[in-house]
Amino acid sequence: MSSLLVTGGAGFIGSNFVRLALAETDSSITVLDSLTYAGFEASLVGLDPARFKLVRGSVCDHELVNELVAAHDAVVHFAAESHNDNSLNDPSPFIQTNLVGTYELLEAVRRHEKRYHHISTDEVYGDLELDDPDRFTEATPYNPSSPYSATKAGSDLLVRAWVRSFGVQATISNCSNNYGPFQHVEKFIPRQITNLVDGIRPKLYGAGLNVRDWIHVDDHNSAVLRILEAGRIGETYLIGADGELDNKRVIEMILELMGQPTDAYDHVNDRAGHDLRYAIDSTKLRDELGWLPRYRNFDSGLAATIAWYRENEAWWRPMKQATEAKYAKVGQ
Ligand code: NAD
Ligand code: TDX
Repeated sequence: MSSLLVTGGAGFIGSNFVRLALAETDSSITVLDSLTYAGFEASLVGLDPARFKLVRGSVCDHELVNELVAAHDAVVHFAAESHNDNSLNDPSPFIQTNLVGTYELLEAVRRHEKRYHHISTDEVYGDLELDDPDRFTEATPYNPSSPYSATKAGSDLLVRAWVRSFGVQATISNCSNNYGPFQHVEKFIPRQITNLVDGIRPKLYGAGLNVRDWIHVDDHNSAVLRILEAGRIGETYLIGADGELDNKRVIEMILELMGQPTDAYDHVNDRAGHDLRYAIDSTKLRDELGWLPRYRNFDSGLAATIAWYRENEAWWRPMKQATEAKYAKVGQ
């Protein structure tokens, strides 16, 4: 049985990863998470204590990271400051967690000769024109736009340098926009669903023509498990499920599924430097590792996500008011 150290495992994608990995492998898991505003013990309730434990601490804590990395077979690094809008208001925690935290982990896996998988984003590639026939591939040059995506790009480059210079046994994955249960209500889809539950009109940035490439969080995580199992050391894999939709269309779908007129939303201030379009070509992952997404129908994945937020108000209610107050200050 292998032991995994999962950083950021109390966040959205990390907590879903922990549940999937416990169900589909025989690994034991330790989560290292500093429980920032985006991390919740409540996202990890009911897991088998014989195979799972949570350690509260930062990936920037040199001693703690050293000790935990030494005690596990492999590291899966999800921990990050993850929200673009926050990075525009205050980039400083992004520099610390995304760059310094990744550096600490890389030095520890180098010291103890452990396997490392780095979770990253398609945003490192910048954005595409709406009519560009090409999508992002592993060969697309890095061109990040926001403080968030610049720190993620920097962390990916650190991983590549540690592989080449020190022979660290690492892989990287860059995934498109995730949706599903346990996502913070600051993010686009859960914000609109919980707004509608509260009788608030959904908020669309600018004209809403920006395109995101949606993937269910379990499809992201099944790809990560597959890369851990069979990915080639030193390689990068793009993860995507061919789910391109513009934001306006997504808001209309949410309104429709929640029984409201499809034009009952507000246009609000646009995001500074707002990336126009992301789109992933995941051919390498599919051809090399035989991975395929299981959630092929965005409509039904979205309906299930709406049902989850309706049924789990106790999980999101404590964060809702503060999140909306923050947006109100900047006219969003
Ligand atoms: P999230 O904000 O929901 O969760 C981040 C978690 O990291 C939280 O539990 C938080 O407490 C923890 N954390 C933050 N700083 C920490 C620190 N210094 N030490 C330890 N823990 C810390 O984020 P998410 O959406 O689950 O994203 C997880 C990863 O996936 C990130 O690396 C992100 O860049 C990447 N990613 C996200 C998406 C997406 O659509 N959300 C898409 C592609 C890649
Ligand atoms: O209220 C909103 N209205 C709106 O129109 C919010 C919160 C967002 N938007 C727009 C901005 C984006 O075009 O919706 C789109 C999605 O926004 P976010 O949920 O903030 O995601 P995005 O900025 O695309 O980044 C996400 O995907 C890539 C994750 O937050 C990142 O962590 C990941 O790297």
